[in-house]
Amino acid sequence: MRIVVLTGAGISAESGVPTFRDDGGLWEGHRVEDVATPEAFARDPLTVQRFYDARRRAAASARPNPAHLALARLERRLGDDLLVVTQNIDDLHEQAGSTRVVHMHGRLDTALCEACGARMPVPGDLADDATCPVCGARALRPDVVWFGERPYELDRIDLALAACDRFVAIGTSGAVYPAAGFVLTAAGFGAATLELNLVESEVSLLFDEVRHGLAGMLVPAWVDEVLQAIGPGTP
Ligand code: BV8
Repeated sequence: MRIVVLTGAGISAESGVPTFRDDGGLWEGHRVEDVATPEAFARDPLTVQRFYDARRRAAASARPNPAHLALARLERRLGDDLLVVTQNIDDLHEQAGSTRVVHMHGRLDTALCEACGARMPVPGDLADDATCPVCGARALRPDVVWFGERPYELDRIDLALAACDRFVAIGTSGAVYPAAGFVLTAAGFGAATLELNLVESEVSLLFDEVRHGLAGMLVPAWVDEVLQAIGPGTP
């Protein structure tokens, strides 16, 4: 059974990482245009760098919750037949043990040099305007995909969506494209689709099945169901 899982900020909420659009979410206090666009970065780089430096510091103390751990358990059984596509820029899937993870909107722990394109582990707060270790330019930015920028690894994602038997979205509001449209792509290729979310999302109607609740409860239960259905792996 081939499965593609799309995760959003809701899967990290129980780990203490704020979501974007819930009450008290990240965007409050910041208009999206003020921090998550190339124009905002060009206009006021320090504000944008500080926004991501604060999120990086907050994410450093976050730990995986049962939802992340359940997906890692599922990967141990399914191997290459499971792909996790995350919109999140934290590393909680990796901390939980998942290895097959696509960060389509980038990662907090990586910096990107706008001058030479090099990527590297973030050398501390980017607001300190460190120089690129490769080309020496003071041109490091967060390696995240802002609005208007092309998400990463879309070709790989599209191939996985076309080949999967099941598509499951976890903890995402369905507010941002192209991620919000993945359910239609998967369904168009015959996949069964399931949404696991706290409340109705903007695309719930596009799913075969929707379950409402906390990811920390819904995801382990769903993984148990799948493991039950496919039986024990070859030892
Ligand atoms: C692109 C950056 C071109 C890093 C982010 C008009 C119509 C359609 C599209 C557009 C349009 N105008 C512009 C666009 C395109 C635009 C877009 O979609 N805009 C929206 C606002 C309309 N998209 C883009 O610009 C994208 N790029 O289109 O390029 C292109 C495309 C294809 C090919 C070539 C070129 C780039 C989008 C990426 C933007 N960057 N983040 C960062 O700062 O993090 S987006 C940001 O919001 C996050 O990364 C995340 O991906 C995204 C969505 O947030 P969610 O993860 O869903 O989080 P949210 O808070 O919204 O929801 C959480 C959910 O969890 C809630 O439903 C809640 O109920 C639930 N929940 C909460 N707690 C729990 C829970 N569920 C379970 N358990 C819990 N405990």
